[in-house]
Amino acid sequence: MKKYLIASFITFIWGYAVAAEFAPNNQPPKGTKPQELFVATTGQDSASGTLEAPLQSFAAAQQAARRLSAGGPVTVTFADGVYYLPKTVVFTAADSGSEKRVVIYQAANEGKAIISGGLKLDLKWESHADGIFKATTPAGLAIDQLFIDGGRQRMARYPNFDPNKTTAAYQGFAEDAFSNERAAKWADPAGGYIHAMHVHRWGGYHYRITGKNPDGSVAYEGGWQNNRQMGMHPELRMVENIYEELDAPGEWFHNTETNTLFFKPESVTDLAKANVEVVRLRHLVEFQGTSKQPVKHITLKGFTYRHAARTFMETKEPLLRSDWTIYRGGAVLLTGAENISILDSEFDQVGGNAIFINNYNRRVLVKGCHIHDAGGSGVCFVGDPAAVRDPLFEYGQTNDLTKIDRTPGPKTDNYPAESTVDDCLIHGIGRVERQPAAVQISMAYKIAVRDTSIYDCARAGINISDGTWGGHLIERCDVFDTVLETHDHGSFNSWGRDRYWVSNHRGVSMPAVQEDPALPFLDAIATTVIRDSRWRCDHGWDIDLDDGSSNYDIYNNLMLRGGLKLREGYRRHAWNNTLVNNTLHAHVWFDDSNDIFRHNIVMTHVAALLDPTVRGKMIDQNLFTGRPEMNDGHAQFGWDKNSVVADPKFLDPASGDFRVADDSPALTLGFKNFPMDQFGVKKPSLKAIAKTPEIPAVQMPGGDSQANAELTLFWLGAPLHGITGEEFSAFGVNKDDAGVRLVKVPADSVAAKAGLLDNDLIQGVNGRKVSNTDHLFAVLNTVGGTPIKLRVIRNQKPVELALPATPFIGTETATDAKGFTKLIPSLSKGAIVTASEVVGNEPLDILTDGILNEGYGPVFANGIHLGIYKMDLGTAKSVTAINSWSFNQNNKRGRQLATIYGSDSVTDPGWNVRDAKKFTPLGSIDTASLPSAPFTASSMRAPSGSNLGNFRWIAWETSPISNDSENTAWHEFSVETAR
Ligand SMILES: [Ca+2]
Ligand SMILES: [Ca+2]
Ligand SMILES: [Ca+2]
Repeated sequence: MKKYLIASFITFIWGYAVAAEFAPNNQPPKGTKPQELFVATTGQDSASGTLEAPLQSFAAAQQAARRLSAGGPVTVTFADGVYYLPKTVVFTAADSGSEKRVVIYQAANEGKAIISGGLKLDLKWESHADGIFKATTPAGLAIDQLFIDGGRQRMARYPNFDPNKTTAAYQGFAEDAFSNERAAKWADPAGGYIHAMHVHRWGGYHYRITGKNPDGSVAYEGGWQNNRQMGMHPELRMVENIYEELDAPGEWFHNTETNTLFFKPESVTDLAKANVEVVRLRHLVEFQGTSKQPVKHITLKGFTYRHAARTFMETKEPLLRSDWTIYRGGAVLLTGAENISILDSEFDQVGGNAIFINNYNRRVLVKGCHIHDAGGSGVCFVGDPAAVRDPLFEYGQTNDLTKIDRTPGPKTDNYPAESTVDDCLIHGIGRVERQPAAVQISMAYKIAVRDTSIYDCARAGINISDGTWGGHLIERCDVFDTVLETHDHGSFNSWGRDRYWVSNHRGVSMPAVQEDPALPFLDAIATTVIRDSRWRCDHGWDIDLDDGSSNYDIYNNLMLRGGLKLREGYRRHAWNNTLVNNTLHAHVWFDDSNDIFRHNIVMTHVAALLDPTVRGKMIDQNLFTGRPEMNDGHAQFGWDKNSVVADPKFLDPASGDFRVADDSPALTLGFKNFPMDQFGVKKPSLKAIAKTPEIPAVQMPGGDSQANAELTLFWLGAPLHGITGEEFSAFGVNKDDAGVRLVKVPADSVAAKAGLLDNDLIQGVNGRKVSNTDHLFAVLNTVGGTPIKLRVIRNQKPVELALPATPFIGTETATDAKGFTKLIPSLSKGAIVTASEVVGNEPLDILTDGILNEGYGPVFANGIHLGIYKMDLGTAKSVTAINSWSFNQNNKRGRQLATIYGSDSVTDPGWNVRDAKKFTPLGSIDTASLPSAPFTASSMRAPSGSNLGNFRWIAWETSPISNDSENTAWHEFSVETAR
């Protein structure tokens, strides 16, 4: 009992904190007439600053406002126009207003006063070659980004940008991006950049090319932008800012030695008339204060911020032990500020972070803003690691838990707190970097994100890097289309690698917490609440609480695609959520974690690690639409005793209304309806342009015809089955002979090329009788790559056929994991496996680690028919063999029964393997005929010198292999490709 007191106490305190409004009141007191100043691009800095005689520059306005602010509230109003800043606007304590005399800088018309960190160029273009134009630029000019008529153009790059490749790294990548052969064409690549995904796609890295090495290889520096230093992905690479790669419309290159700008415009751009702007400043506006001397009570309202430089080479500082590093800067940077409001502003294509709230800040409000197409993150709240007790900075670092400081909370006040992102639209995040978020929170306290729409993000929508110090509130948000280019993340993502957490978490952290249950709450001192929001992630989990994340309340959320992941952590209470077509993913839980998962609507069984030691938590009173057997595995822990399997009776799911009807059994269990019309941005002008997520069709696993569907078997790309019923007479054969019918021989299939025809009935292979599909696969498992002679019935007459060399099956069994001599598993570098259904027991990435273990593997639940594993090779390759390994768990899970498909789709082809436009059926494997052994391997192989096809994706569609509808315990998949 004592163990849970602390957690309950923290919830109690937070009950008050949620009610508190963090937003500062930055309006002039009613009845007070502000002193007014006016600014116009046509004004003069020597003018008086009246409406008739406006000032011209931001700097002059700031000086004038400073002089007036002692006398009362001040408003400074900017007329329409572009205000090119010669240098960053810096507010200090000398610019502060006060509660009674706030200082407001505002656009006369929202969005029409533009604060630019760039420069307008007057260029004389002349034709160069191949549609490329050139112009002389002012001496000494460095260009970080080029804008033509307000649109950001691209540095000359390879491979070229393809806007349709929304989920491909960098919208175009190439294994040979900076190969020696490629670089041989480059006279001088120094100054170019390499952008590459992390080897596991956990973000990205960037490098500056410094020249060429004597051996012709490219020399470069960088790669510090991700805190998990594991090197760049072998294929997901792109280079830019290289003259010889200027070949596509929209690309430019600036030669700083000859002061020449080269640009290849889109087809119809009239360059002579075009507005040409280049980017200079990293930061447009800074607030520079401290907790002792803060900058206070200033409002910036209605501006558009443009032309802030990229900062990806400055992204270096590790954020504790999260996967991130960070650059402490943005178009607007606040350090040591109080009661600052950034209202109704647009952040238009800034190169790095839009808004960075750094170290000490209190009551900062970002409201009504539209942040889009940022190179880095949207809004970052990041405190000082010196405020953290026992901070560590790299994943592998470990505290000695017997020596850590056990004082809860921060050491200093040098962190952001009580600040809010409210009613904002944030999209197009991570246009340059691959470790961004729309809202990023680290080493901060009580940050609220509400009524905000977030989508089109390279990685997470909202990311909380660590448990320091919690108390955050996320409510009424709409977050979707995230994790577009990375891997292992969610629309919401968090880590909790705090003081108590070591990577050997069950071995070290768990016993320490059993001794002292307060440990996880030393840093996560207040509960973070995620509620009343809608989430959809098609490339990870809707909500992903990763390593160590602790002290969360998650309720009234609609999760549309990826479900809820709770990795090991403490005190996560999730209730009253609706998880459409998905479930709870319970990864590696702690004993006595005090987690609660109840009163949720869940569509399939819980993907839990059914470890009998996992106790001290509550999973119950949930409504499952899925298979009844979900209860079996949980009963031994006392879980889901009071859960039911039923139709939740959603009101109008096709329209996105997942409330339940008055007679829904969910209500009886304790579920309460929550509003479905309050997700995302509310401000009318933003709501009018905000996207909303695609609403999925509800899959009712219990009732749909897929549930008991049979696997379609293929051989040489042709579907087949053993004949039944009327087919005997149609083929004119007797029941003893029977045979296997090629139902259809697709025109491009190997079967067609081998001379087989629709409705050929196979009755013999290499002299062995084939009466049914079991016989066929048994003989295919033995003949291997030897020439095949077929006996078929064609047009009711027997025919003997000698096939040319065709793809064949190789098999091998072994008594232990290291016992294979022909089919030896090896690490599948860069390959990512996903699954169409929730998998239990082990994570999917053990399917590509090159290691064979005993156990269930990432297994589909009993009764799941046609579960699909899909491997992404990252790019289309010439596939020569497809291999799989299984373990004979409980003496009945070793048989491999699967149909293998390939797809050359550029983007994820989804799960409909029967869509012939997306998938090519290659063939089936069935190892039923092999002798029983602990380990089984199979291999579908192309004959020497040929391939199975060019594919990026390989899918294994599987089927239960026992009378109890148990699925195969797969342990490894691999694909061999031609070099
Ligand atoms: Ca190019
Ligand atoms: Ca994650
Ligand atoms: Ca493995």
